[in-house]
Amino acid sequence: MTNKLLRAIFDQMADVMEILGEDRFRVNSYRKVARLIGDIPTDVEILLAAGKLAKMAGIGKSSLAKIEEFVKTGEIIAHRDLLAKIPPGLPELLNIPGLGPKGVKAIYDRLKVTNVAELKAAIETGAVAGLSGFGDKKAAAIARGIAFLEKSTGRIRIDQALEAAEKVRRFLRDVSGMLRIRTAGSLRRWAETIGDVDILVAGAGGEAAEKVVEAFTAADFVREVIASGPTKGSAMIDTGGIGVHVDVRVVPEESFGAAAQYFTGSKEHNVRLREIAVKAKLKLNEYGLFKGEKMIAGAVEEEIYHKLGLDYVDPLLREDRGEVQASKEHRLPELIQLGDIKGDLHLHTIASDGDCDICEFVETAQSLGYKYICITDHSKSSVIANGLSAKRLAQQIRQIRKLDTTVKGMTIFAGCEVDVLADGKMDFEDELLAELDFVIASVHSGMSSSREKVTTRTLKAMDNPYVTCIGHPTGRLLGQREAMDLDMAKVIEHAAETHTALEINANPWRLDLKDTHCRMAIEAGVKLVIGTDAHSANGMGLMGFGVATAGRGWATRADVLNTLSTAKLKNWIKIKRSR
Ligand code: DGT
Ligand code: CA
Ligand code: CA
Ligand code: ZN
Repeated sequence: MTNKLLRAIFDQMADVMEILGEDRFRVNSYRKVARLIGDIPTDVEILLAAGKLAKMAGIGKSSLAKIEEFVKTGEIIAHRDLLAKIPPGLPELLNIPGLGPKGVKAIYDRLKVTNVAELKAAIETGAVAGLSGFGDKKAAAIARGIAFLEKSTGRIRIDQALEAAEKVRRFLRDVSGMLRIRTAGSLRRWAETIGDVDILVAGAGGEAAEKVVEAFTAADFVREVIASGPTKGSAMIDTGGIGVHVDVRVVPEESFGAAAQYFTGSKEHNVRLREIAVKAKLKLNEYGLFKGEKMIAGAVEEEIYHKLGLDYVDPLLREDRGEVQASKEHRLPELIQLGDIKGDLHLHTIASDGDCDICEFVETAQSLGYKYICITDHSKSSVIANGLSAKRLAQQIRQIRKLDTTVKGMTIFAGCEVDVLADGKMDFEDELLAELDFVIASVHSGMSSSREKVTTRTLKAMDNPYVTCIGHPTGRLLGQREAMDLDMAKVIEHAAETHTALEINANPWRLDLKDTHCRMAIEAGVKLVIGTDAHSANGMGLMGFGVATAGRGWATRADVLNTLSTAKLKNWIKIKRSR
């Protein structure tokens, strides 16, 4: 909780400093602290009390003092002072895709625009397009960004929803009288964004149910109660500075499975199930499956499916994308599981913009039982991310080869996340790429270019014999930056032709490729790689988000490269290089 709030505060301080035109290195150091704190699983208060925070790399004296100040007083004076220097509506402008701190600074300095409404007006009068460095194209992009933002408000990322759900579950576990708690709705389906969090509680009948709802709506994390009845409570709860809508429903034990089925949805999936029930002259609702008055299933979710003549459908698949038909015909895929993953192939160390060194990744990978990892720092054109020069990369490769001989039971691959340049060429010469075991090609600039441009650029990157996979193919950041307008059918076709894999970036901001694109890729025989893009050891813990996305794309273990043994993975990579 404190970690998330601190992260937001440090990020905002960096934003405001950037708008105020302060030194870039100072700004970056604030951003780094923000990310570091955001990634620590342990509460900073605990680390602080144990004296451990002071020893963490990347947290300097002044940051430490600010964190202490926050823990003691609940605020940071420097943060308040910074905010006082700009109009209150300005930070919100930073959420607009296509508008960074520099742009906000220009619009504020020269047009005196201080909030979204004024910005919209300034775009309409042509004032924004008239600013030097802006023009019609950029103004149009900002207008699209505002529309995008307005459309996406209300939905939150899955990591935020999970955190809220965990908080409520922990609380409910301490309330006596109930036996089981389960998350339902889009969160149980691991949808890429979540409208509201649905939680089911079983085992508390009558008065006890009311007590559960009362306790929930009176919890200290509740900001606002939206509705409260005998079996259901809805509230906005506070999670790391954002408000999350949570519905808690109390259901009878004998209906728990039926309720789980009903409230997990999706609505469209439920409609299909009800059609099947009706055909079989049965009635299906949130209380159970009924034949006349008699309940024939209800307590156990699996039974609802079985009594309808269906195989159990994993929640990841319940989107009415053919899963009901497939379950009827016993041809549902055996979905990939987190335990199938044998390694993480997208990791950034302190050599570029990460926070830890190779050894920390190795230790974490060993604790996860991985067979291999691949170090993939940024390449030279990613200047802001401190991308490696050819010389530094060559040094890192030597360092990795040496380290690899000392680590038992695990392989450390030398890789790189290489920028795809504007013309589709790679940021390093082929001779250097040939030294690497695994190459991720990523587009990090010019993402708002035309469909033709971004597609051609990506296809060309795949033509390079050393490119193993395309990283975060569409470049989207959920709620923040729109995906590139890629012609996905062409990209997938070319990936198949060139023996290039496509990444599922597991970071919950990205989930890129997304589920439906994963499914297209799989159907075309294209292999997927799930990488966390971790910038710290804790970041490796994000793998589950990628695995869920793959599952939502109907992926089995065989569709994902980093489920292969080390030898098989090496062989797969070799095929493209030896053509
Ligand atoms: P969200 O919250 O927008 O991310 O998506 P869901 O799927 O969590 O939707 P939500 O919270 O409105 O409702 C939870 C589930 O309850 C939904 O997936 C299916 C079920 N449900 C709610 N309303 C209806 C309805 O009118 N008909 C049917 N068949 N199911 C419903
Ligand atoms: Ca929901
Ligand atoms: Ca709901
Ligand atoms: Zn990247």
